[in-house]
This record gives sequence, C-alpha cells and structure tokens, in this order.
Amino acid sequence: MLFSALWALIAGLAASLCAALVMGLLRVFAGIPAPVELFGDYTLKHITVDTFIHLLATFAPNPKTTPLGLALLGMIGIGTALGWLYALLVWIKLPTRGYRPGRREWLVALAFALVMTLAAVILFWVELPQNFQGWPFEASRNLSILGLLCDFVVYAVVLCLGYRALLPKYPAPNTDRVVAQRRQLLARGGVVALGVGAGLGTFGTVQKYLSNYTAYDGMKTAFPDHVDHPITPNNEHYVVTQNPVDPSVDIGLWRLEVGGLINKAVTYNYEELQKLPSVARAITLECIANGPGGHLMGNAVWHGVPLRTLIAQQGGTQAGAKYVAFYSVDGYTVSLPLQEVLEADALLAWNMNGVELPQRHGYPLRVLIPGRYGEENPKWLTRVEFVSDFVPGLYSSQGWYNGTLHTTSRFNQPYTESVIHAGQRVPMVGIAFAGNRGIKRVEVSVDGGNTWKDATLDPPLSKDSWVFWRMDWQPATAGTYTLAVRATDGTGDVQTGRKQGTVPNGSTGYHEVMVTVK
Ligand SMILES: Nc1nc2c(c(=O)[nH]1)N[C@H]1C(S)=C(S)[C@@H](COP(=O)(O)O)O[C@H]1N2
Ligand SMILES: [Mo]
Repeated sequence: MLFSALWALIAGLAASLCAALVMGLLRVFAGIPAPVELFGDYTLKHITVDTFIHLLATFAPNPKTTPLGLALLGMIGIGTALGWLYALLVWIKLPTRGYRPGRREWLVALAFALVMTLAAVILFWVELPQNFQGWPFEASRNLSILGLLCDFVVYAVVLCLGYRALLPKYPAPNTDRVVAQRRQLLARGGVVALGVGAGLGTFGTVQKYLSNYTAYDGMKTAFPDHVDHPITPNNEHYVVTQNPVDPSVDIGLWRLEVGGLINKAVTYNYEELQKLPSVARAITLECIANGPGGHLMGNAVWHGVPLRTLIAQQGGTQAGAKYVAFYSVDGYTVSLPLQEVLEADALLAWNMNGVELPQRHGYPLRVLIPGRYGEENPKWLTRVEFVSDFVPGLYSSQGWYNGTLHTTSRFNQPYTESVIHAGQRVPMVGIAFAGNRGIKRVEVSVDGGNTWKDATLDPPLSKDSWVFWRMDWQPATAGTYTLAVRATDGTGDVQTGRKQGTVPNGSTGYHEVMVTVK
C-alpha cells in the first residue's frame, strides 16, 4: 500500500508536469487561456473590490505573476495528490504483471480526464470565450474547451502509463531476472525523465509567456516638464490592462460580430469594418483609479464607426434592447445602458491619433464611451450584443462604480517645487475634465479655497475632450500658499470638494498644490 502510494505520487507529479507543459504550449502558440488564467479570472470576479485591493498590496510588486505562479504550483500539487486517488481506484495488487495498463486502469484514467474537463468547463463557463490570438466568441469558447480536454487527457494518459511503469512486477515467465530488473529500472527512469523533461519544458514556456508580460500596466501618461500635450502621443498615453499578457490578435482570425436584439445580425472582418462610414473625434480617457492631480488620463483622436451608424446599417435595434454588451478577446466584458451609450455617441475605433490602434490600446478595435471611466471603454473588442439585461463584467462584479465619471481638474503648473519670487508673474495652467458633459468654467484659489477667481479656457478639441485652463498670478508677498482648482461641468454642476479615495467609486476632491513664494 505504502509503495503504491509512493509510485502513485511520482506518476501524478510526472503527469501534472506533462499537462502543465501542454497548457503552456497551447497558451503560447494558440492563444488558448491556460487553466490558471481561467482560475484567476474566475476568482477575480468572485471577490469584492476591497479584497482585490488587499490582494494587489499583498502580492506587490508582482500582483499578477505571483498569484498565477502559486496557482500553477497548486495545480501541480493537486495533480500529484490525485495520483493517489487514482491508485486507490485502480487498486492493483503488488507485485503486478506487465507494463500494459489493464481495462480498469484505462477506464479510471478516462473518467479522470472527463470529470476534470467537465468540472473546469462548468466552473469557468463564463470565462471560456477568450483567445489571445483573437478567435471570435464561440470559436474561442470551443478552443478553450478543447484545450482543457487536451490538458486533462495528457494528464490521465501519463498517469495511467506512468503508474503502471513504476509499479514493482513479477518477472515475466521465461525471462532472465537480470533482464527483468533492467527493464523495470529503464521504465522507472523513463517516467522520471519524462517528468523532468516536462518540468523543464514548462519552465521554458513560462519564460516565453513572461517575455510578453504587461509590465506597462498602470503606466501613467508622460508628463515631461509638467506639460500636458493637448493630444497625448500614443506611446505616452497611460495604459491599464487586466491581463498578465495582452492579446496579440491575428487579424485573419479576428471578427467583429454584431448580434442580439438587432434587426440584422452581421459579422465583419477588419477590412469590411473599415469601409463603414467613419468619423474621428478627440476623446479623453481617465482610469477610475486616477486620483486628484493624477496622470492615469490621456487624450487622443480616435477614428472609427459610431455605434449609431452601425445600428442604422443593421436596420435598428429591436424593442427590449435596454443594454449593449461588449465582449473582448481577453474575456473582458462590459455592458452599459443603450440609451446612454447612443446619446454619448460611442465610437468603435480602429485608429488612434492617425495610426492603427497600438496593441496595448486594443488592436484591432476598441470602444470609446464618452462620460464613463476607462474601465468601461473595452479594448480588443470582438462582439457587440444588444440585450435586455445588464451583463456583469470583472469590475462591476467586484463592486466598482459604473456610472458617469466625476468632474476633475488639476494644476500642471506651478507645482510643489516651483521656484516663485514675490512680485513676479506666475503663469498657472492645468486641465479640467467632465467626460461628455464638457467644462463650462474653471476657478482657481490661491488661499486654500477661501476665494476663487475664474481662469480662461482654451477651446476644447471636442465635446468629449479635456479642457486646458490658464490664469496669471502675481503673489505680492513671500510665504506659503495653498493653491486649489475646481471646475464646473456643462450642466452647471460644480466639482465637489469632498475628498474621497478612488476605491470603489472614483475619487473626488480638489487638486491642491502647496507652493513657497520667496
Ligand atoms: N479588453 C479590455 N479592455 C479594457 C481593459 C482590459 O483589461 N481589457 N482595461 C480597462 C481599463 S481599467 C482602462 S482604465 C482602459 C485603459 O485604456 P488604455 O490602456 O488604452 O489607456 O481600458 C479598459 N479597457
Ligand atoms: Mo481603469
């Protein structure tokens, strides 16, 4: 019993490593999400925003790779332990005869593969439609299921053959004892070699996977010399992504599908899509995690087809279409009230500042929803569905705010370290943003919010763009000053001074700068 348990664990480990190698290869070469990623996506949707923030801090500075690595080790651990369950179920009396697994062993192994696949498919059903090469929705779900089946079949086959090979045996009749012993040794060596090889192979594929790691996640918009360009250059635009490795879409495989409660469903390839009537518009994006004065905000000219145009082309939506759901190839899902999205004139863009969408900004297609935080502007779009009910996604499931973004404003200059002399003219400049509500007025205070004066506004690049404000200040006397700025949006609502952190509703409060006048 003790012996078979030991051999079972070794077989289980070799089988787990082989399965891990297959998972890695499928992920790296076919874009099929690895079970650990599916597990991660599933988990992230079943925790609250507070737990999420807590986990981010716990696993800092590698909040994505550490948990994924632990999940992989955990999976290998479970696979190893299951070798023992397998041994229990096949119940082979030792020593045994022959290297070929019997019927019962094959049946148990088959049952293992099927039960594991079924369990994963049921548990991860919502996460399955994702593929990092950009396969469409249904195809990607089928590929993910096929991938899981492959992983678990490989596990089961190696477990079955490996366990048999490892077990001590009666010498076969008419064989020399020495020959039999050598054969046994070779068989055991073979299983160990297979395990070691698969382990090394897994290590290699993990390295390859991590060579595309999204180290740029959370990158802020560049702010050289405390200046914001009216239009942020693409390579200086802030980036946020849920993925440890972003999709790298094969444009030949990719499609945009439009369906649900719409009169004519349609599928476009990249070329057909770009023939639709299109427009270009400056739209500012801001992450919900952007605090007062923060730089998780950028402005770009996006070019693509308005959702309205697309709907008109397809004969209009049907009664009962209350929400529009966007599905991305990385499994990211966002849904929004249709009415609001149409009023905001949402855009499906394939071009950013005059060039094809950069990979990290959602190549080949992303959605812009003016008035909403970045989290509701899906990248790598592949499917648009008109539906009667809200479809939950990652951040809405965690409990992040999903309403219109809060009005914000900030100073670019002066800043804390600015050298200011009494009597000198100091140009003050900054930006204000209220999504598609626009900015009507910006006021600046140089006395910590006691008195306010109007700044002048540059004409915005569009109704959805941030606005630059300016004002000159001539401090008469030396001392320390607290500068503050507040904006009034297009509806006449004044930005609130109430300080609120970014989690979970998005920050509010004025951007304040303390400066010293000499
Ligand atoms: N498919 C997909 N879309 C996504 C995300 C993502 O992880 N996957 N991240 C969102 C978040 S939280 C933000 S703030 C914006 C950032 O867009 P950017 O990287 O182009 O600036 O993309 C949003 N769209
Ligand atoms: Mo975000």
